[in-house]
Amino acid sequence: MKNFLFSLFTLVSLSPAVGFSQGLSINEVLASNRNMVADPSGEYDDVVELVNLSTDTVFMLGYYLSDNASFPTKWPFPDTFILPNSYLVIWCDDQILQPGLHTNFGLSGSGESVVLTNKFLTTTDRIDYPEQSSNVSYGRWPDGTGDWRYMYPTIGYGNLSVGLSKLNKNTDNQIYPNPCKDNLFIKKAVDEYQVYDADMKLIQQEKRNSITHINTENLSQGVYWLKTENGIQKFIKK
Ligand SMILES: [Ca+2]
Ligand SMILES: [Ca+2]
Repeated sequence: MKNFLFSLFTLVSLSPAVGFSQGLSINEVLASNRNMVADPSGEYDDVVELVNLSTDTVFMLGYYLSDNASFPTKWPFPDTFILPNSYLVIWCDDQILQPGLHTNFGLSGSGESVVLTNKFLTTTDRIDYPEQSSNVSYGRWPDGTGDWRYMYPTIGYGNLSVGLSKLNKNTDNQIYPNPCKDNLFIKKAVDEYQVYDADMKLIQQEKRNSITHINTENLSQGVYWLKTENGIQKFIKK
C-alpha cells in the first residue's frame, strides 16, 4: 500500500497539472463593483471568477486564494468543486460567514494581485491587475487562456469578446441626463461612438465630427454602455 501510495504520489508529482490544475484559471476580477453584480446578501462586493476548462471536475479543497503573493495561503478553499467547463464565483469581501464563497480579504481597486495556489503550494495562476474603473471587469479573452483586458462583467458565466481597452477613470458625469429618455448629451464632443447593450451587443454607432448628443429614443428601456475615444460609461434608458 505504501509503495502504491508512493508511486501514486510520484506520478502526481511528476505531472502536477493532471487532475489538479490543468485547465483551472483565474478568469475574471471585478475589483471596483459599484453596482454591477450583487453577492447572495445583495452587496456589491469585489469578486473573482475561476474557470475550469478541463474535462474533469476540479475539487478545490487544498487550493488557496490570496491577494498577496508572499502570503499565498491566505484563504483556503472549503470543500467545493468546479464542474468541467464551468465557473466558480468567489466574493472577496472579508465576510466569510455570508452565504456563498467569501474570502477573508478584499481587493483594491487601485490594483494588486490575485494568486491561486494548489495543495503543493505551487502557483496555479496569478494576475497582477492594474488600476480598475468602477463596474468594469478585468478578465481573460478567450476564457481561461487569453490575455487580460477590461470587459463587461460576466461573473459566473463566459467572458465576452468585447474588450474595453480604452478606459478613462474620469468618464463619470461626461454624459447626461443619466438615466436618459430621448437624448443623451456628451459634455466633451466626440468624433465617434458605439452603444452596446447589457450583453455587449453593438446596438448603435456613428462617426462624424463633434458629436455632442445621441438620439436614444429608439432604444428600449434598459442598461447600455457608451464607448467613445474618451472611455466607456454605463447609461440607463428610461
Ligand atoms: Ca458581502
Ligand atoms: Ca466571466
